[in-house]
Amino acid sequence: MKRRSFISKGALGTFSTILGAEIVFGHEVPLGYTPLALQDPDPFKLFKKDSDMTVLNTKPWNIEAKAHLLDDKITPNKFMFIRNNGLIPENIDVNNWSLTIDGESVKKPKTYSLSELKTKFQQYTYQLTLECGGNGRSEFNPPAKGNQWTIGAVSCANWTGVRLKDVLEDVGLKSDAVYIGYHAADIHLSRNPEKEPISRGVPIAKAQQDETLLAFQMNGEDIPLAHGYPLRLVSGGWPASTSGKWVNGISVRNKEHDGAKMTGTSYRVPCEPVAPGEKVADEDMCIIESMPVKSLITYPKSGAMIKEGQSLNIRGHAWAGELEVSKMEYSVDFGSTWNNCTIEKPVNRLAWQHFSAKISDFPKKGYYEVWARATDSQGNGQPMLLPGWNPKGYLNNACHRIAIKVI
Ligand SMILES: Nc1nc2c(c(=O)[nH]1)N[C@H]1C(S)=C(S)[C@@H](COP(=O)(O)O)O[C@H]1N2
Ligand SMILES: [Mo]
Repeated sequence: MKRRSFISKGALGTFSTILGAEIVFGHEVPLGYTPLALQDPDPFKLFKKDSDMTVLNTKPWNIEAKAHLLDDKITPNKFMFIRNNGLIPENIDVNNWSLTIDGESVKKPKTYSLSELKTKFQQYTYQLTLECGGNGRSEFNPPAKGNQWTIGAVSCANWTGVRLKDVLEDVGLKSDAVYIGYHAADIHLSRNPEKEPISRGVPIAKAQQDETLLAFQMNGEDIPLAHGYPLRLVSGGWPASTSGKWVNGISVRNKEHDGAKMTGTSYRVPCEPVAPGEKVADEDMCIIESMPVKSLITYPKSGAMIKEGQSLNIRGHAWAGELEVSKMEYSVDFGSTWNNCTIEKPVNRLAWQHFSAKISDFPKKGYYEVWARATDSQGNGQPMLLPGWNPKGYLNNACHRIAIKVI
């Protein structure tokens, strides 16, 4: 009799995780066969996302929130955007997951198992804002290629893990370390195992901040598969592309990391402002570091109606990369005059801040827009309609606006 070959235990485990149930006769699943429930997957069920989320792309998965879905102070999984550059890893075996720290600038490479990481180092929890560098891309003109994110590629969840700096110290660094780059288990769209979908990083100073974590929990539970289970680098306040999911390696570099999507024009903007549509040479593009100041009105939903004479309570979040938001304002007259909102302090550095206001200045029945504008601790405010154009459509931090009808 011809021997049948079966899918590996690791792949089975991943299937079960995605399905949320044990595949009882899993050991009988033939090699290369995908269970029916996963063949034409419903992304909302698959990733446990709210059905109001917007799917921008299925291969790879890219899913965003709408402003009113982001009303929670701590973003739950169901409202968290997904940005994948490749395919979700298929062979996750948590029991054999390891993280290797290597690169020119380690004294000696070292490998840790997941349980070693969890037991050897102190654990910390921070609420960290992760925004895709391309959030808001859809509004640029001339348009930029890539996912046409509107406003929903941002989240602020609680991440629990160990400090990358503690792990790096345990490994031992050479004095010429300037950058780190992550390596991960996701699969390149071409399925070429030699190619990484993405391998980005941050300067060593950012890697050594207290809040830069190797995280294994999100909101008090195992990280959901789509968000990097079982181990993720989290580097809040910077383009979320620096927060590697499914991380199994960190290279400590003696030069700027040159992994996939670090070079060329990826995650870079012109070092000096350019005119819309202008061609920019690669060497005139600079790597995006701290994200710019931004805010989102999460309540009410755009299109809300109130009765004449009533006041309107608005609320939302504001964030400013490495900085704090020091002022939050709203306008009901298309940015002609501004009034202050109340803005809370962040729960920790790099967490978004909550704002609210009671608006009683609608003079009569009619159509209004509420615009919100945050200003960071260095006095940088959000542009009202659009920031400077850039070829790849990054960093659109324009004021968020909602429509209101007074009836
Ligand atoms: N391994 C890996 N890490 C990754 C990515 C990826 O495709 N593969 N995408 C990056 C990008 S571009 C973003 S915006 C964030 C998205 O994180 P989320 O899907 O958990 O919201 O993950 C980053 N980390
Ligand atoms: Mo991103």
